[in-house]
Amino acid sequence: MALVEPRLSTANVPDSWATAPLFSTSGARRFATIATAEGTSLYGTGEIAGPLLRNGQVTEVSTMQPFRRDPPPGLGSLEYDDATPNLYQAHPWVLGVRADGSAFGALADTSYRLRIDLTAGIVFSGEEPFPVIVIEGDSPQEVLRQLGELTGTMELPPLWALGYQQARWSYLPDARVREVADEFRARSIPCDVIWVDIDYMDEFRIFTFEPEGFSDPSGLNDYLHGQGFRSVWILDPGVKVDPGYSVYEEGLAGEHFLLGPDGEPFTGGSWPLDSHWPDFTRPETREWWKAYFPAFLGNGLDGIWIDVNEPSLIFPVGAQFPEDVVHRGGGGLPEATHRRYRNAYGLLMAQATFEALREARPQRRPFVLSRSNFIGGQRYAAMWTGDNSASWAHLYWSVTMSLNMGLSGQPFVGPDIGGFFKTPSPSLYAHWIGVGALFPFSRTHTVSGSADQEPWSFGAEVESTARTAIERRYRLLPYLYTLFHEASTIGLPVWRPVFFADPSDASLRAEDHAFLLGADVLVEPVLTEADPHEFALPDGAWRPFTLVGEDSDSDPAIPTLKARGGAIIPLGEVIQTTTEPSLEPLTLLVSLDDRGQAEGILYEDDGEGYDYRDGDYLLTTYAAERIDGTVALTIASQEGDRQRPERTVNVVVLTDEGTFFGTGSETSVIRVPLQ
Ligand code: NBV
Repeated sequence: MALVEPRLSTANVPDSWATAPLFSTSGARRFATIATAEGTSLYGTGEIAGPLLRNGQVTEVSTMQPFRRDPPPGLGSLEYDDATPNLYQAHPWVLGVRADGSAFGALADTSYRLRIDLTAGIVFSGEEPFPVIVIEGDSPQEVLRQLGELTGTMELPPLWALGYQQARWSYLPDARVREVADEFRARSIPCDVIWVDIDYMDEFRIFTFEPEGFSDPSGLNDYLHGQGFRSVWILDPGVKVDPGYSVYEEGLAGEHFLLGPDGEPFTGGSWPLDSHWPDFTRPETREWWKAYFPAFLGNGLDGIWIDVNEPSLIFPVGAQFPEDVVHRGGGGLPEATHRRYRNAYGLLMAQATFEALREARPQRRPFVLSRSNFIGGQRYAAMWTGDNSASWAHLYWSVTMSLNMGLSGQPFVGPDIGGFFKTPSPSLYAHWIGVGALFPFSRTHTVSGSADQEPWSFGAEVESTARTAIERRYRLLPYLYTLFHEASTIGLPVWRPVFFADPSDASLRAEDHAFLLGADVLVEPVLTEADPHEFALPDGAWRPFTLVGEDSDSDPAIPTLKARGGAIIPLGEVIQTTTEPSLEPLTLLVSLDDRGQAEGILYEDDGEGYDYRDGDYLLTTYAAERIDGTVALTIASQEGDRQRPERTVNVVVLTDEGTFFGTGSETSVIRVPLQ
């Protein structure tokens, strides 16, 4: 029954997934209805602006056509908001949490356009029949683990992709890319990645470089690498119709383009104006696409950013991708029109691109960022929340959207920090980077022609806030990397709603300003300009802690962080880039529970490559226990063959009586006197 993804098949469904034969037909639409008991909270439904809690909302699962509005708008009217029923990604999925904290998930197994109506229970409706897979679990965590088994989990990313990243449309020419990189180092603001947007291309022909502004991409990348940066370069799916251009000629010769109903390659307006689109449903076309990468990546590119792959027509404004465009399929995918494959186009492009990176460089982990994707697409690409805007509402939605993406199976998510359209006020940028440095994917980006939007562009005060925010991210990297390891193995999101701390506590269900980083760090950001939000917080001991310094961490634009009682949180040093060593010394932040105990894990490996799959990693469980006036910290267990580095371990113990410090080597017991 798999329509697009063999992994979404209802065959081989374990007993715990009940397939619900709930279709009924009314007019031209098919409905599947799932009644929900009183007190059930609904989440998920993918990428959508608005509150975290989705009860009462209607979502269209249909990748948007961002340039669709009529009459032709100025850039401003391209913004989305909480009235926009669909964005760039498609996740026909709802997570339900019952009053008692038990949970279920419902997945409509279809790539056709679908409506999810949550005004009374769950009603999926579409134009074609579709199966529904229902997952049962004792907790929302358990349901997400099973969703990960069903659709696949993300792969462990390279460590550098967890660093802070800087983009704009476009840093141009290459000298400007160098300047921005230099500025980060001169100002000691940590940064791992600089992004290169569409203007590097020669008249927007993909896989080419503009001969004047980007005449030496290898030289540019050597320069960046020399300073500990990586670079990510954009690729659009539209291939310029241009006799003599090799990608166009080879695409035509190999019949790699989507067809119009007349059997001729479909022509539409993208950045290079008249363009054809690769038919990623065809295995031969995916191979053809991959074949461009060894040479392209050979210029020293580290990651690939795929854009406008909903797919979007850009010219003329308002044009729609026609529904009768033909995707020929193959290798298990049937030939069908755009109506069937539109929602899956981004995923198929992401899959081809991810595999292209892996095949071209088997020793490196691919990093792909995709604007469009489909349920299960976390296997191939991270995502950002598209063309948002510099407003306080968008700052809030960037948090709720990232949380719901995590609840829809995609852990690797973040917004354009500061907003894409318009210019943020200094205060808005300060608050956005304050929380933005904590997103799973953390990148500032802005539209073409806008004012500068780097961490130093808003004056000395905001620069200092941004430096603190980003330094905090780098201190948290060992913990974050451990969370990504968890996401890659069991499918749990990196960012989690506060109700994950106690799914049976009804008072937490709508909290969507505060959130959890993993299970152990509670984040309380300021997402409003006025009218402070009152957080609904979980019971138990959650103890505030600082990472950079009492004064810096208490900047009002910087979210308060609290450690769960019973947790041990691994922290690194402030470094400027992940090419520098971070764990000398390793800091273990211990927050004791009411029995005087705590436990936590640290995942470590090379940060790159696949040796970890052959055992070259260390997964350490640390335990701490209060015995009379001392806390003893030990290694409770460990996994993996990687050599444990000789290093100093600083232990910081948070208790109700105060904070206490100790130091030692982790190969013996470290004792911290509580006085
Ligand atoms: O490549 C240019 C932009 C890019 O900066 C942005 O992040 C994408 O969401 N891209 C869209 C195409 C143009 C949009 C107006």
